[in-house]
Amino acid sequence: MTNADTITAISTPLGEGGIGIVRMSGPQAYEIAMRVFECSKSCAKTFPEPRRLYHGYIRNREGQIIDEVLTVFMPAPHTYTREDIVEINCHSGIIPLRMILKITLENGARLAEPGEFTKRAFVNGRIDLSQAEAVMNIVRARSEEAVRVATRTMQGELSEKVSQIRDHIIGIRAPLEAWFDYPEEQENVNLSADQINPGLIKLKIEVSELLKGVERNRVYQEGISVAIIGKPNVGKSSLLNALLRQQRAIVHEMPGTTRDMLEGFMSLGGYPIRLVDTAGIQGTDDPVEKEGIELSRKAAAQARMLIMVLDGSAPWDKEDKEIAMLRNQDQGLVIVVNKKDLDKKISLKMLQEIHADAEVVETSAIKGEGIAMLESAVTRQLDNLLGKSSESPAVVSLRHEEILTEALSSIESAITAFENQPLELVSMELQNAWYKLGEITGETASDALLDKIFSEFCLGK
Ligand SMILES: Nc1nc2c(ncn2[C@@H]2O[C@H](COP(=O)(O)OP(=O)(O)O)[C@@H](O)[C@H]2O)c(=O)[nH]1
Ligand SMILES: [Mg+2]
Repeated sequence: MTNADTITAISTPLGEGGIGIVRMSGPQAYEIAMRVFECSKSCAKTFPEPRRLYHGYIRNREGQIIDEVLTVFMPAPHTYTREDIVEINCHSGIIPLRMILKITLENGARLAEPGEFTKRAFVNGRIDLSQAEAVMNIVRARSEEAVRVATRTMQGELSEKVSQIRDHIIGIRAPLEAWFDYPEEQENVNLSADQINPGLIKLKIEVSELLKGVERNRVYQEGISVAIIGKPNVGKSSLLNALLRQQRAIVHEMPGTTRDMLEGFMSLGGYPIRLVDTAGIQGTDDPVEKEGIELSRKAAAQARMLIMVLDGSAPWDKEDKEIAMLRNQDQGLVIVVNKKDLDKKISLKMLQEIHADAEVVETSAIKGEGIAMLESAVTRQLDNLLGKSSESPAVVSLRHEEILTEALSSIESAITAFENQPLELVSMELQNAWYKLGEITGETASDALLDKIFSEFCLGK
């Protein structure tokens, strides 16, 4: 399938920089480029050899030189879109880029829609939908690990796994369908539990495995929120600053300085972390302070992990206990005993009874001591929380997660149906799962779904 029109777009960020690229894709890309690009004499001998960078000039309709550029011609089908592509590398400034874009438009190209180059790669069969989405995930990645995961998807790991599962579904459905379609052959078709059940169970495991990688990979993509909680004045804001290595939070001796929540981003062990510093969690009559405390409770409730800070130079008290109770069991927890530069008065006996699984780290936020230990403790907790060694294909998006969840539920229904309901239902549930899974690779995705996915891409991609 080929597109009759030629699209053009500025494919680099609009702004001042070393190089900006205007890219065209489609049947007229060459022709348009030949009209607007004038190759400099020194390289005219080989011009226009494919995949060779040519020095030259872009001229406007009046024949004036707009910019000095390097242009490359890439013939179909071995290109990003599988169509003819021309890229014009010009000086990156908003005006030259726009002027060159305008010239390509005046010569018959059409402005590309967001994601249209990648959409053409999909429509022309070079990549499937999950690979196209992975391209966007690479562009938007917030951590190196996110890039790693998305690259694996782009190379087709997820598609391959999903295709295998869909083939297994067809394999299980085949005898069922034979049984419905050829009643006279029914005695020759083996539909015993021994024959069908193992396949169904295996299918369930395969889809569940894919789902397991979801949270971990989503964290790599979107980050994870870690809240620093504790009484006023224990050193939460000082710790936030020490971790972020900047003066983000206001530190003050007066209890209750941090009235609103403050947050900062950092990366530990490859995890992008949103670190939230909360106001002290303690009974108070000050209305502004109180509002801050409500926010804190909420932040603690929304965080995937808590850093609970105690003042080591003061005894453990009932407020500390109240704070200790804010943790829910599936949240990760690191306990920080701060102010270790002062005499130690705290006992952790009670706290460790409540949260035996938490790691304890001693720090001095003002002296910057114990911060590296705190960082490793947080990383270890996140590893435990998210299952470190998952090498299953990367399921990166909420869309994939929804599809897999639905497919899993159809497979589970098929298992139940096989035990006590008509076989038609088993086959129908399996068909649902097969169809749903096809939306990951795009084979069964509707045009509306495709439009929606590609419209979220950036311009020029
Ligand atoms: N001696 C000592 N004082 C600290 C330490 N960390 C913070 N402080 C002091 O404790 C006070 C409260 O700190 P802050 O970070 O605002 O606490 P928050 O209310 O929990 O955010 C400030 O005067 C800090 O200088 C520490 O490790 N040792
Ligand atoms: Mg504070």
